[in-house]
Amino acid sequence: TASPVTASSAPASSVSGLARPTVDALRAKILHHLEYTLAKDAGHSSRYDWRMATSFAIRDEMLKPWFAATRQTYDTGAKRVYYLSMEFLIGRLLEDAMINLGLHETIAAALAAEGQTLSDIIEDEPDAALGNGGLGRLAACFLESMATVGVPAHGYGIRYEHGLFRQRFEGGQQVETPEDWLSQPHPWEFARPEAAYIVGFKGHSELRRGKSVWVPGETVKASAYDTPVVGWQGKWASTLRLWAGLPTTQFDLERFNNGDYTAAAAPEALARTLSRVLYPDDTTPAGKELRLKQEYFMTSAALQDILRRYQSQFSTLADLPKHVAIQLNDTHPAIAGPELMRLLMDQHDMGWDEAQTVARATLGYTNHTLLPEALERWSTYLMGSVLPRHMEIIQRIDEDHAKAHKRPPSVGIVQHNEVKMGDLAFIMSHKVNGVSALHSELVKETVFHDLHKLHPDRITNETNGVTPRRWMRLSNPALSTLLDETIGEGWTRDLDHLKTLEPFAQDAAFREKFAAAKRANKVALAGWVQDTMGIDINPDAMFDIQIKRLHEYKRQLLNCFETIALWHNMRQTPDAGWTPRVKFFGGKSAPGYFVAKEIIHLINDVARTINADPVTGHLLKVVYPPNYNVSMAQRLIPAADLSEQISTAGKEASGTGNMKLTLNGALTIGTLDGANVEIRDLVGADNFFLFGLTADGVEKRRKNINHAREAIEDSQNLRDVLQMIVEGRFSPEEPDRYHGLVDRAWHHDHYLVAADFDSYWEAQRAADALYRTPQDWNRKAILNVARSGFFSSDRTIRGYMADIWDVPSALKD
Ligand code: AZC
Repeated sequence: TASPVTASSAPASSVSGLARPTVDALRAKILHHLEYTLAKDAGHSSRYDWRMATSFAIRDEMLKPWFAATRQTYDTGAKRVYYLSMEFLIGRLLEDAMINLGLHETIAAALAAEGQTLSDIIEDEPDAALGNGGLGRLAACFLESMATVGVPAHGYGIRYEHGLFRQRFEGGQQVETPEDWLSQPHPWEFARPEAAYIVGFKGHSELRRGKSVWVPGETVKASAYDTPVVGWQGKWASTLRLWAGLPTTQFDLERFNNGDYTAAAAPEALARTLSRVLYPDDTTPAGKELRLKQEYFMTSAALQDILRRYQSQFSTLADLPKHVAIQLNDTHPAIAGPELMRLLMDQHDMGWDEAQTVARATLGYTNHTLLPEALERWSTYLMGSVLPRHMEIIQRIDEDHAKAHKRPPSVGIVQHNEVKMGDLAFIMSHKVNGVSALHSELVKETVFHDLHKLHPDRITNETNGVTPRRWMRLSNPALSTLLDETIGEGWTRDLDHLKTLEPFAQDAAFREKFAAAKRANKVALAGWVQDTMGIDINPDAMFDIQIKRLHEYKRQLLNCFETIALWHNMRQTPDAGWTPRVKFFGGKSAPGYFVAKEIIHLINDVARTINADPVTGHLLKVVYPPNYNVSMAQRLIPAADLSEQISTAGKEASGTGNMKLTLNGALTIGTLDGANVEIRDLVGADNFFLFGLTADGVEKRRKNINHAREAIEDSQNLRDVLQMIVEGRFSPEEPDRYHGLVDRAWHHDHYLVAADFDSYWEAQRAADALYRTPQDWNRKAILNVARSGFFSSDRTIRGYMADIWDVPSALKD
């Protein structure tokens, strides 16, 4: 067993006492790292060198709280939380660490003294994009919030060599290129070659002295890399432990010497494949052996590590749930149920019943989607061949469950030769949660309807949240400073303090300052759009922003249709007093998702046409910057006036971008879906542009098979839009380019774009009207900020601590 605290020279600082270094001390540290870590002379150092040296200097400062938190957790035997996730969309880390450690100004001054500009250095860092979208970004916010709230926590994931692909547009179409964030060393991680575990695949399960034993046919080694995550003011820290795949066999020197280089390298290549790429689609189970192997690889390594750490502190494994809570981020790590049982039974001699009880009491499962295509299922053939011992265990869990409960025939983990991972996760967890109030109710009514009836106390809600450190203090310094001056800095730790901003909505002088902060952010964004895309936009136009993965249910197409209708109307009556707008789109499509890629193509074609129109140039622009990622979100969100949250009701589990935009003072135009419902309840119906069918209404409307045709026939606006597209107005070089798309709009409108179009149009015009009265708009925007405190991920984490993990904060406040 590895020793509890990793380095013996840990400084003895207390968890809460953070001594901040001076400018001179930090400057010396940076120069030291330049010279001794990077072996570079300051005079000949590149931006990369300065960034690395700065990162190492900051990292040194992270070690104090990290060690202190680690020590305290060991010393007190505190209960630990383990967050298992195939995705951590952490983005850049340098600025986040600086801000949480209170070193932003000190570092800026230290670098300035060396003739370096902090913002250039920050921008030099590649985004760590180890995730697809909401689920991965949520995991990253949770790590930071656990470090702020004081949870002894580890996140476990995979150290993908290639994160989410880079997106380019060629002739308006998405082209993917590999992302290679690890082509440069990652300064935040510590390799832990001593923390390595063997993970098996395939082979068979056999009986030895009455016990099942798995004899794997393949093995790989999972090797750990740790990244510290410090919370606000460095009072606590959590750890992100990512696994890389290594071969278990030694390099075959004999083969190599005989000239067979490929064969000599084969085991290495095979093992590394496991941590090679992030699957770029989280809505379809890849159906690939590699994906299942990745999931098991991460989960098994994490559980072995958890048990190893547990046993270094405690003796009886029966007490595991007293000291350990494991949260499964969606079903991707759902193999944790059978794997934990296997480890307890096959390696630690626990009996079946006890192993099942212990595993269930330890595990919790979060569901993030109701989309049927995203609910993972593996064929029993694949599961049986890749994980034969687990297949046996799964079958017996299923039989036990069937015996213990009178279940309807629809219930069962194994059905139609498939293993339903959602049902497995549900049955093996003591708590199952949805991610918004509406979603958690729908989970009870739909995917887990029957299981919920059998286990009525299991499903609970934990509405998502976002960290105000990254999503306000870091990304929106203009508004942060204004908040500090107006209500004090307390909001950063306790976002509920924003409530005290409410009276200022009535204060004309404050409204002016608020508007000035927003305008400054818009001017900055306009400059960036000019520099990077060559599009000239007016910072006084309404900035209308839809940023998220491209998916039919998120209805970027509805927004695109409305954009076309708006343009068409503007052209007909350019002098009708239109509110100038800039429509921003941002987001990637899964590489194999044809329909989503076609929507991207259309948006880009529409942007090209509209942006070239001299008649409407002062009224409307469409901007779709390629390669939307965390850093781009940080740039766009503070500059948003209008937040587009327009999914088909019942489809968006929660959304988290909606929360970030509200917090940053955008008004929402949205449906009653996901957390929009809670946002509207909190900010007030008057301060939210509602439109569209409800989740119930959607279900009813779908029963009319002519819903799209009838809606289109009723809407002159929408008919015009479809007509223009079909005539090739946006694709003159290929007039029939969108015939398929238009045909689907008429006949296969599964997400009810047509049915909601007119209502959306009306809500947009209400937004236009309000925007023409800036005093009213700003008052409402301020109320959105003041009432968004609930959406801090600190609040979400406290909910998990109380309802699911039974863990107190380690910080005494
Ligand atoms: C997303 C949901 O689509 C989004 O509504 C939610 O806010 C987010 O999770 C965090 O809970 N889901 C995913 O990103 N992926 C999957 C497989 O659900």
